Amino acid sequence: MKIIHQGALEWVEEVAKKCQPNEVVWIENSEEEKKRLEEEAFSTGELVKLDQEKWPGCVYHRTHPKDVARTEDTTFICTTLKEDAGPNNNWMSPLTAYRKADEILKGSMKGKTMYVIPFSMGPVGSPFSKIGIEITDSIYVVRNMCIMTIVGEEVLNELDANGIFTKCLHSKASLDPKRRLILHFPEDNTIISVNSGYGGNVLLGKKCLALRIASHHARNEGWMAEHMLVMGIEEPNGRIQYLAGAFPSACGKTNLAMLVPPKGLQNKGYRIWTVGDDIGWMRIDTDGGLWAINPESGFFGVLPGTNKKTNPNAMATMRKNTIFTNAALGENADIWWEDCGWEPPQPAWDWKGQPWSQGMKDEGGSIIVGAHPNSRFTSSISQNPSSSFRREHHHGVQVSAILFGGRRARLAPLVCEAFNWSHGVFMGAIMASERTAAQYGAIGEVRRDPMAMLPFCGYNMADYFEHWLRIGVRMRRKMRPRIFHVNWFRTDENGGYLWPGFGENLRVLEWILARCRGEVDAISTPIGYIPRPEDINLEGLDLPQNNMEKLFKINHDDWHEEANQIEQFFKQFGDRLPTEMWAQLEGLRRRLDVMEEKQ
Ligand code: OXD
Ligand code: MN
Repeated sequence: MKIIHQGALEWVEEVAKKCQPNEVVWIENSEEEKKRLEEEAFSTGELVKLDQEKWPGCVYHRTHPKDVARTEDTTFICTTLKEDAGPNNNWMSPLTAYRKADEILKGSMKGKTMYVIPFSMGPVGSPFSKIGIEITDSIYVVRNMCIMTIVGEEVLNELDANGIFTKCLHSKASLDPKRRLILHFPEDNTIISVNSGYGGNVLLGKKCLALRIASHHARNEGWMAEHMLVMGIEEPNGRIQYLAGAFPSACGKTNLAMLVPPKGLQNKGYRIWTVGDDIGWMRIDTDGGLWAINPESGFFGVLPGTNKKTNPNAMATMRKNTIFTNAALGENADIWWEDCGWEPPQPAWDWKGQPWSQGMKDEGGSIIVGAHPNSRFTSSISQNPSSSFRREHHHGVQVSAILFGGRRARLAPLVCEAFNWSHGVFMGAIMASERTAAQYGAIGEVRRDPMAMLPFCGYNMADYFEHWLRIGVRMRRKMRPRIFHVNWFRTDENGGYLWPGFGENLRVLEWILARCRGEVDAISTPIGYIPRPEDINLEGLDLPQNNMEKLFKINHDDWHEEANQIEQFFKQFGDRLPTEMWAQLEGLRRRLDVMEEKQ
């Protein structure tokens, strides 16, 4: 590979001097290279070859048992001023951070190979795209990056002689969780990750570059880097409209992005086009509208609960050329995860590599799971049957609607539209979700997660709200996406879900798009516009009679309590919080009072 970028060469040399690997290998992403790296990883056990008849081109990997999820407590934003990182981030001074990293990196690759991966987030040559170079000592990371991003010589050519790139340095080092550091230096366009081998901490193009570092650049350059799915909905008349959606984890974002319309709507001609399931980069184009790309080329999706019923397109996507991480593994080289829809292989090992069979219990009597709850599949988006034909389009797709979602058992209606852009920003800023059994913390506890960006916003979140408000002003009024809040998870008195979810969510999206086209009226409530009962298509859906009423009920006391909690949440940002956010909260309280007086 011919490398012409002097800065890149110098940086790689400097890192090699520090980490002292046996050799340095530049990654080209060729078939021959893939084969060679896989063979090496099979021989060391880093990767396991799966049954190639059942899982063609697929491999398996286990991470260290103490290294199975993103670690927010070891993730830092390293800016000169602490206030620039904000109360939403852990902060470390750049000087301290570089010193700590250096201590760990010194000689960390002795006896190993250092891989250098030039990658592009977004189509090469697109005005949206950003180039990074990841250095790593893990073949697992190399193989994942080749699926999740665009890797190869074309990226170096695009970088040219002196283009800008993000320095992404990863070393597994000793995998010591106590010395794990995921460091972001937005002012230096640099990321350093040490002592982890888990996806979100080490595939540095994803959360680290495409969200934390990119959100910082986006603010300075006037665009948006968001934790959002992007999808197109094709109606029977052939019209396709696109929406972007932010949801906290465990709210079915990947399922929504790949939604398969229910039979009735499918027969009518509805179709979904997936652009992305996790990250959206959005820019105002010359038409004054908001255009989005997905900077990723792959999915890094959660396995447990994924099956032919919940997400048939994900199942089809992962049938070949996929990396499975932390699932259960059979001696017959088959894999399994909870709720996958087939019987576990026997004999088998669990995700920790211990002999395992279904129903096994630990000493405390708790069931031992086969796959870790955060076990994952890495597959190319191009293998997804619903993959959008516009995915590689340089200007992306025009966004008609922005969705914010959460898991709220009692509070939020099925769908609700913001009165305007500023109110929509407020809707995103107050986003929250109740914890499920799959997450740490008390079940039902509310976690505030504005725009689902709390762990990913690379700067002070108060400034981030301000940035959102400014973007709204810069768009052409008619082209501005409308903003909605959805809640698929409202329950009745007995805790049963009021809405069937999954493919049926398309019925709600239909209303959202009809609103965007200005075709239907809506009911004004203190929290936003909700649909008239007749405007949500329930044809063929066997919903109990008063479910719709319950799904849209707005409880005055609950919302007043919510307003008090929002106030507490906002206070942590002090003077930096845009006054518009306080005005919006005031407006909400006033409208709730008026509603009460009327009743
Ligand atoms: C993810 C996450 O892995 O949001 O996408 O945690
Ligand atoms: Mn995510």
